[in-house]
Amino acid sequence: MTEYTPLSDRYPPGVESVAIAVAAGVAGLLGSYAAVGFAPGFVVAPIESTLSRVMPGFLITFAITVLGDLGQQLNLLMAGTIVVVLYAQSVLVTISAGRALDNRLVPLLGGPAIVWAVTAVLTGQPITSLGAAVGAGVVVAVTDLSRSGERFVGQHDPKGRRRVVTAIGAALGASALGYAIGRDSQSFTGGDSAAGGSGGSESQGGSDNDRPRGDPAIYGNVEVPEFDVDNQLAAAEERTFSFGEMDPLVSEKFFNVSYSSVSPTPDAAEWSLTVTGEVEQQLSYDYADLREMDFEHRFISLRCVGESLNGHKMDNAVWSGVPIAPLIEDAQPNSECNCVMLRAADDYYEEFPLEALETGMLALGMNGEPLPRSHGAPVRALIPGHWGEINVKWLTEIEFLEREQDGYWEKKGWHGTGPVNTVAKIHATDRTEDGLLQVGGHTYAGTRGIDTVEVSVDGGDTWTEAELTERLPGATGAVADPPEFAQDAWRQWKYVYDPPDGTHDVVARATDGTGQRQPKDETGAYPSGPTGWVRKTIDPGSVQ
Ligand SMILES: Nc1nc2c(c(=O)[nH]1)N[C@H]1C(S)=C(S)[C@@H](COP(=O)(O)O)O[C@H]1N2
Ligand SMILES: [Mo]
Repeated sequence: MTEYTPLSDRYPPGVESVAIAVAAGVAGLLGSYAAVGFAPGFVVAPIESTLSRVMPGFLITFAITVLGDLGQQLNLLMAGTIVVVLYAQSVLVTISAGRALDNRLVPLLGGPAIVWAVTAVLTGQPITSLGAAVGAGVVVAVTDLSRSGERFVGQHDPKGRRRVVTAIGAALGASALGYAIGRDSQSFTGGDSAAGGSGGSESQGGSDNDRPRGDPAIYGNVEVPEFDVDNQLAAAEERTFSFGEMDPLVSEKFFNVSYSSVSPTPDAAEWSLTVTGEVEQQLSYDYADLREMDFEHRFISLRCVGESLNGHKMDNAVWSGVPIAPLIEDAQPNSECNCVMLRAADDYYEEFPLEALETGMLALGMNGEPLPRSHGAPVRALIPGHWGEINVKWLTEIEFLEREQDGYWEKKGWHGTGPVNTVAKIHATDRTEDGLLQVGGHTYAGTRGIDTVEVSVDGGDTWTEAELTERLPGATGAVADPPEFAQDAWRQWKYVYDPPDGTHDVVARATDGTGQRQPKDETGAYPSGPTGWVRKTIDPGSVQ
């Protein structure tokens, strides 16, 4: 026969109850992860993106320009902590209530119920929110069971500590399980686990290429297409300067910047794009509509306005999709400001001139593969020549506006909707077979194109023209008037020289297709993107 254990004994007030509640909170968090993985239904996701949205501009700028990737990780950590506190508090309330009513069912059922309700409200996903409830519930139940039949043995119950340890053990168990299942439950193929960077981070977590080669990619229950861009990829490979740390002309690892760490889960069956606002014809397209259109395949480079001058948030790919211009024509916009707002599934929005949109494309593929989750699957916008931020991922709406409005980043003080600044980076050095030094990098000026890159190996006193890669080929497929060369793709430059004995400064500067030379003076990324000549000190002795 089980003896009755008063509830104040099961959950003694004070530290022990708090510890149990926190353990339940952690288990709830992990249970939520178990149920959905790193996806929008994960309870941390809405908190983290809300934090990014409400954070004052100066803090975001600090995070992007000073902390870099760490900034977003801290934000994620903060969101996780908030969730644990919310859950722990919910459980604690039911423990107190249970104690007052001397009814063990109150924490046992009430705790998980509140955790479920909190999660469902935050994520809007009542079913998957059960994961959090189960996680927290396991800890409460284990605590409850570990107490039944016990006698009250006094204030300093030696088993108190053991109970807390049991609760923590249960939390860890739930977490291990959560981790295992959470990994598994990323059931859409071709998925990755995270996009990084509140305007400034490279991807973290799983890769974009989890999908085994040859397997079809399924977004939702729709198989999404691959594209034949072998000729373009081969052309890029042929042209690439490959030495030192140089990334090829088609980036091997394309950077990722998203204001929220958790990318929307791609679902081609549910996806739609509406064309709204100041238009004669409101229009709506689904994924099947786009698939029936004629595709074009275009090299387009992206660069983030928040990157550092010689940073790596500039990359290039060949994208497959449909030109936007015909969709605009069909909608017949009559926008007074000739401006447009793009909106996305992650509640991101950016406003910019209609003129820029007309040159853009809706991409469904990247380097021949289905567009990866972190790059905006199933459909993103690509707007040639402009900063990365208006290349809206997870696109859901094109709204023609009556008057101008600020986009997401402009509300935080950035000026990132215009054309990119001209840059020549220095990313690679190595020694040639005949003992000379070789230095190089990527250079990009958006749709202005790069005319020349000049290099100085004496800190800027004398200059020589560098060698440039041949321009990448122009778009193929559904293009009315196929250009010979890519209109918005970077190039690489290189320069081979006989180095002086000691350390020396290499400086690079580009001149764009309009004859404009990149300005010399350096400015930081905020608010209009980095400018200045890249300078690098090279010690010939340390170059292999
Ligand atoms: N929906 C959505 N689109 C977005 C963003 C975002 O946070 N959400 N970030 C923008 C920024 S700041 C940049 S630099 C580019 C980066 O694209 P990538 O992650 O594919 O490299 O996406 C842009 N599009
Ligand atoms: Mo960006």
